[in-house]
Amino acid sequence: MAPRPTYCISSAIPYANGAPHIGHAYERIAQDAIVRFKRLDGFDVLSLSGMDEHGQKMQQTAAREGLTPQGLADRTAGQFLAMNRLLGTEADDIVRTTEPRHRVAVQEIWRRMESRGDIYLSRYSGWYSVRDEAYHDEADLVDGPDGTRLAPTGTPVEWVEEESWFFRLSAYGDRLLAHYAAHPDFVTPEKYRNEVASFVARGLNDLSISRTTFDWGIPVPGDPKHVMYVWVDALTNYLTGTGFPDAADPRARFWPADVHLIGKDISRFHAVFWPAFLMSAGLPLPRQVVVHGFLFNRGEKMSKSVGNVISPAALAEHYGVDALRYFFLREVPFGQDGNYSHEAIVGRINADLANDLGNLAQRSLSMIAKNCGGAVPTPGDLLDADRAILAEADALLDQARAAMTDFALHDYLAQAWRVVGAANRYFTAEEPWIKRKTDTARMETILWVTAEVLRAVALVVQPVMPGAMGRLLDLLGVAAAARDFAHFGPAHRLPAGTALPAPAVIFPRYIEAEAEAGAVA
Ligand code: ME8
Repeated sequence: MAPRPTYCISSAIPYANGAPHIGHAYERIAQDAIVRFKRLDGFDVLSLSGMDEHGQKMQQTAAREGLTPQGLADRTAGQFLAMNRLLGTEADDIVRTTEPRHRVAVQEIWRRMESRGDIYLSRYSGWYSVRDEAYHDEADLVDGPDGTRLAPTGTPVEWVEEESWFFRLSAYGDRLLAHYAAHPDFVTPEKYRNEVASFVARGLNDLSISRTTFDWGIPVPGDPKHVMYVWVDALTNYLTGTGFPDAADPRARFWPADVHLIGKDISRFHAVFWPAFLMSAGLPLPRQVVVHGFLFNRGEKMSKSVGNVISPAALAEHYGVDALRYFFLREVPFGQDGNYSHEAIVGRINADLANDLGNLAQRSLSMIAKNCGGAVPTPGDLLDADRAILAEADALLDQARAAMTDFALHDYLAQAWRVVGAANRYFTAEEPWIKRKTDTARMETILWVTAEVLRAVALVVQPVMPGAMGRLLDLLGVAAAARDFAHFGPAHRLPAGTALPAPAVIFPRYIEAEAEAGAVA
């Protein structure tokens, strides 16, 4: 058998200075849906995430909270682990940047960039934002309150003047522009590619990549009074996760990664600095940087002062893990910013899940239980209406695959719900409850066709709602070994006579009156 094609996708590694928020949950849910899709589609997948545990922001937060930086990192890593367990979004590997294996990788990439002649010692003087862990040009600063100057991101900046190692980023502008031109989907969506390309086209300055005024970081090889700039350290986590620098590591086959999935605020680091570091180190570049938008609670950025910081765990416990995963991916066109609110989540739960899909499953499966001896019914000759809805269901996987290729996760689900809508119209028009009295053979055909369409939908929607779709496939009598995409379509129809379990509700309606007090979004 030919080896399965590999697929490697990473998410950004969260700063370990604070608890997980909705943005983190959103990114991991998207990553996990893509990972599950690729696995069902026959790929050999490595999903990576990690924790960004070094830097000045960590050191300062730890000091404020009376912890050591490592103590803070350990506490936060535990919180992220718990979130990912709850959401079913565990990655294959979590690279914590304080791990020894990561230090080895970072020091190695540094040495390779140095031996290329791209690292030199000089003095840095300029503005630094600890909150962004980024340097900002004087010309980009904006006026803050009381005559202060702020970074363009609105965070405070401080004047930094120190000896620093520099990376010769200025030498890579042309090569980066050539790479964007040769690989138009290197940064996607296009809007972010344009942003990044015009930033590079304006001309790049060399980048300060070490600091001497604090010590919570990875020492520079041969000059340990310097620690590395936290982004050199953090970006290299993607290599650490594939076993770098050990070319014999079994995970080395996953580099270059297919996708770095990130939020829009860190595209410059991933699409400018990171490929330049890799070019300098003589390493292949990731295939794509896929950028998602930001989620806001009713249009507002979450902040402790606005009082709208909601933990992903609270949302998942209140609305259900599958419903939350569905909501995030269906509601927000992937790549754009979006909003969430209690009303919007409940709207999706009741309309899409409880009504459209849940009701159809409930009605058809309970008719099968009552009228077909609790087993998959036996279809007779198919009529045009049957063939039409089956053809729509059979076309779903290719449409879903196309949406996935474009990272249009909202469209992926819209395609599945288009089939659900057509199946509901089919069921209503064919009136199996009337045929029950007049033509039981026809009733069985209609119920079999409906069950077969539900099988197609459940197979395709598994990556987004693994729990609920697993239960639906149980109710349809689909064996665990027959749930990958190789079993999609006409060659694997539901075999008549398969005994089915007693039907059960997969998506209960959200009832406002009972749950009002607990509304959390
Ligand atoms: O940026 N909506 O960590 P981070 C959607 N350590 N996504 C959001 C969001 C929101 N409201 N807020 C943040 C870092 N994100 C670095 C990454 S990678 C080598 C180092 C996204 O904890 C954000 O864009 O601030 C990023 O992709 C991820 O959450 C982690 O953000």
